[in-house]
Amino acid sequence: MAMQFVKGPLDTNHNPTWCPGCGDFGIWMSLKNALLELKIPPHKVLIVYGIGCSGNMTNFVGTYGWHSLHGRSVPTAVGAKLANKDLTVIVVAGDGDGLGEGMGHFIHAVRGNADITYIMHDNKVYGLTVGQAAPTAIKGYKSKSTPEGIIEVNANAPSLAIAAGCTFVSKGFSGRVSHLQGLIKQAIQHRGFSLVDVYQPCVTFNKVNNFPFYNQRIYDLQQENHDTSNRLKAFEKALEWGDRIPTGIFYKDESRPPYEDHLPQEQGQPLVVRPMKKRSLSHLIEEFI
Ligand SMILES: Cc1ncc(C[n+]2csc(CCOP(=O)(O)OP(=O)(O)O)c2C)c(N)n1
Ligand code: SF4
Repeated sequence: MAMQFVKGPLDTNHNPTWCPGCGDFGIWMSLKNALLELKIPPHKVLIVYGIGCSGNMTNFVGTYGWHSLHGRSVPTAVGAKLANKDLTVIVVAGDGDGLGEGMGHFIHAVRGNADITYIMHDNKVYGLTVGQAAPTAIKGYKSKSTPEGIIEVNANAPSLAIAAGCTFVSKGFSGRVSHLQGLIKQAIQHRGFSLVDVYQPCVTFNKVNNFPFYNQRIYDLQQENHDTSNRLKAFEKALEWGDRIPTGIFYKDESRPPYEDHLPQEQGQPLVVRPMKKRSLSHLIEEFI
């Protein structure tokens, strides 16, 4: 039987095509609720999506959207922000997109402190291409692509981000929608690169890291007086994995200006609304070469 959806203000004419029970639903709800709570009009929001089940959200959220190339969602988002700094620019992409093909882009955008929010779907598999191990898969994880168990240790987005100088680092769980919604809200409000990495169970292909797995283990750092200004402690917490798994804000630094603030051409009106001088190709070559 087809799933029934009650349409809200940020929905489109298309219904999600994710598997019933997929963790993507929780992220979808949290993101839409966060945007509604912040009262950002849809035409002021650009969401850049990666290729993956996560990226299919492009059809289900009624803001501006751009379905990027696999692993190229971050540079597309950075470019869009430079072109129109008035937009709220958000990346929605999988852990394969962000830490496999797109790992270099992720680290360099973090280093620059580009003013974008990255919502990374950590399901530890390549969902769309039917369940191969993603870079986040835990050592020993068996999948169709790693039948004897994965040899490498897992890539960890929050610890990589902290090491690269990220100014807002957090982790949510798609089974805790209102908590995740709060994280997304704060991440959007943060000026600079904000990471919301999300435990997002892939109920079809990852039979280990499922909803019961996380429900038994996760806790909220903000309930335990975690000091979000302590970078070393944040790094330690980002690596915690076992009987207890932390969620919440690991690290926050409001003092560092975003990338755009350093560029003289970004001062004043957004580039996109400034009048274009009619120039021939030879003029441009003369000016730039
Ligand atoms: C350049 C390129 N390489 C590989 C692919 C094939 N491909 C499509 S989606 C995907 C992985 C998706 O996994 P992830 O990014 O974790 O997203 P999920 O589907 O789990 O949400 C791959 C490898 C592609 N489309 N383009
Ligand atoms: S394959 Fe996994 S990630 Fe993709 S829609 Fe199904 S449950 Fe979600």
